[in-house]
Amino acid sequence: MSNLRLKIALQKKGRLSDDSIELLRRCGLKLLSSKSSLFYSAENYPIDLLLVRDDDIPTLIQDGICDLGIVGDNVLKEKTQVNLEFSSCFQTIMPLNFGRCRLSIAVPKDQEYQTIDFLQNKRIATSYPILLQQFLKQENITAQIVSISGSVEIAPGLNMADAIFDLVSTGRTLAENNLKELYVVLESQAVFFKSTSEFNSEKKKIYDVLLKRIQSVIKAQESKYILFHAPRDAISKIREILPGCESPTILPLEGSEDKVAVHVVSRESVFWNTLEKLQTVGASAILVLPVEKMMA
Ligand code: PRT
Ligand code: ZN
Repeated sequence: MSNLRLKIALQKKGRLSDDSIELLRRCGLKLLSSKSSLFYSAENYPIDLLLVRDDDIPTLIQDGICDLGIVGDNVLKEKTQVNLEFSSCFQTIMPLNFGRCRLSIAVPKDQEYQTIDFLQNKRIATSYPILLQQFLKQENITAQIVSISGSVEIAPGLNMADAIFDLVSTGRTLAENNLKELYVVLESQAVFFKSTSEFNSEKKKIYDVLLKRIQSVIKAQESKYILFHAPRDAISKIREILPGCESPTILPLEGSEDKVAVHVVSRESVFWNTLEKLQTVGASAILVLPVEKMMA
């Protein structure tokens, strides 16, 4: 790999793989579509990708083999809590809006509990022993941590543990294993991160452009372009209904004195109840369109 190309470590096969690749494609990188290879080169920009297991990504950044990485915040936090040396190695650049989940304490469904003190002197199975240890310390709980690398949710059923500390997304896996979520310890999502050491000037230039593009892609994902017709005198009410919007563009409507066409970019999700509120102040012919690219 050339030293003049920025190297990014991504998960090869798993929940973050497709979204990570898709994000870089949306940033304009021309990447080969096959995922069989460990190494990708962008054809049109000096960026190389290394596809590996997510757990290896922080070490690749720490060792200077890659410059940037995408992992779940849960993985990064577990690594950085190991010791201070690790935590000073990494800098989180930004959350990426995918891979959302939470690290939670869960217990058997039929278990009665009043407070988190239920965990005193219990056995808790997890693949995140460091984060669990930190949480227990903070809550003044003494418990036995049963460290296992996968299928944590089956531990209570096998009488290996009284509770688990694991990732939850829809909650289906917990329900299938007769468990219920007791306490959310950490909300997580995929994050873009780098080593704290400085890039050389070539890499810095490549990084600055990439960073701007990623920010634009994320901003665009969150934004919607909204078009509708409305009574001219309802504009101020409409602005109150659409928070997170820039100044609307107001255009005359052919053959109508009191109605106008309104075009506006919303930086927030647009829900059905927002559209219903618009209708109540007289808006009609409402269109909500996705925004593909956005640059301030
Ligand atoms: O092979 P490699 O080591 O790279 O992959 P992996 O098996 O370690 O990770 P992977 O692909 O399962 O997850 C990668 C990242 O995705 C995690 O570190 C999280 O940041 C994020 N993520 C988002 C999740 C989930 N959602 C998730 N639901 N990671 C795991 N799960 C598992 C969870 O452990 C449990 O077994 O899914 C099950 C729960 O899901 P629900 O939907 O039933 O609640
Ligand atoms: Zn992993």
